[in-house]
Amino acid sequence: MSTVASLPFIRPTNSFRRASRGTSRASAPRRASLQTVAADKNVLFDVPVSNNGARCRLIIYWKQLEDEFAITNPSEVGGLKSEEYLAMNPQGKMPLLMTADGLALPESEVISQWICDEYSEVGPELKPEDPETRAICALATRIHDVYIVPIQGCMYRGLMDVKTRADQLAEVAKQLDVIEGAMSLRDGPFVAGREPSTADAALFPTYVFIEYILPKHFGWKDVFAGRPRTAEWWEAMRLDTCGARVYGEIRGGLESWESNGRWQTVGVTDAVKDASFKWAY
Ligand SMILES: N[C@@H](CCC(=O)N[C@@H](CS)C(=O)NCC(=O)O)C(=O)O
Repeated sequence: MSTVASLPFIRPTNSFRRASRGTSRASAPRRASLQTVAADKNVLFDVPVSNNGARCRLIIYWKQLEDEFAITNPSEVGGLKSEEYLAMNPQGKMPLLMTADGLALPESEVISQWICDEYSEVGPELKPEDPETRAICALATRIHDVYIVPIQGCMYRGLMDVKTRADQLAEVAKQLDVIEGAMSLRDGPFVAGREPSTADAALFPTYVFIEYILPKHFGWKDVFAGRPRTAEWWEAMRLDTCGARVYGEIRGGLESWESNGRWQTVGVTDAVKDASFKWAY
């Protein structure tokens, strides 16, 4: 059995450390940079196009907590792979939350749950009371996190052979059906029913990617065709004020990728010309 010590990427003495946010722990090495970012606030490291980060932003918007959070580009502390950032999150990924108390908390779902727990008295609860409904939300979130997020790069990343891209795209198509099934366990329009929850925040930003990229670059006619429950949910999320805000933030990022020729550069445009693979579902 492996131990923590035998895993080279885990540095228990160094990672997720509490940072000094006040004067009493002035020796902490990141103090100067983080204080430049924001004093006495929770700091969310993120960029607008990030779907995982948008999950946390949507929770912040729904709960009207913007005064409590500074949303900051990781470049402010040297970027995702800088020594300073890696000391807070050894995965070198965003989002990352540095709480006002100095706990470095990565992983978007963990951050979302922390916000809901820490600010349970503020705004909508976003966590269904009923155990079965809560489990359905957790299920939809987990399917998304485990089976879609790790392969979402097939829609827009480079350094990928054509077969891997096609196989992963087929898997995305399958998982959209699995999520349709999970959503169908409750009447809508949201995943949990009539009120939004953390599950909607988890899924929606990724569907903004899917709805934009798959028709435009992979020839899909309609990503919601044959998925009526997901279609109903998508409409409700688009009509929601905070949903619309996050949609605009992510779309802005995707459109600037478009104008920079991203899908040509990463090889998607050439890959889909290979008719020996299936691209549109
Ligand atoms: N499981 C992580 C995934 C985080 C993730 O993959 N973030 C992307 C942006 S959405 C990222 O940081 N990519 C940059 C990289 O991997 O270098 C979470 O839910 O927070």
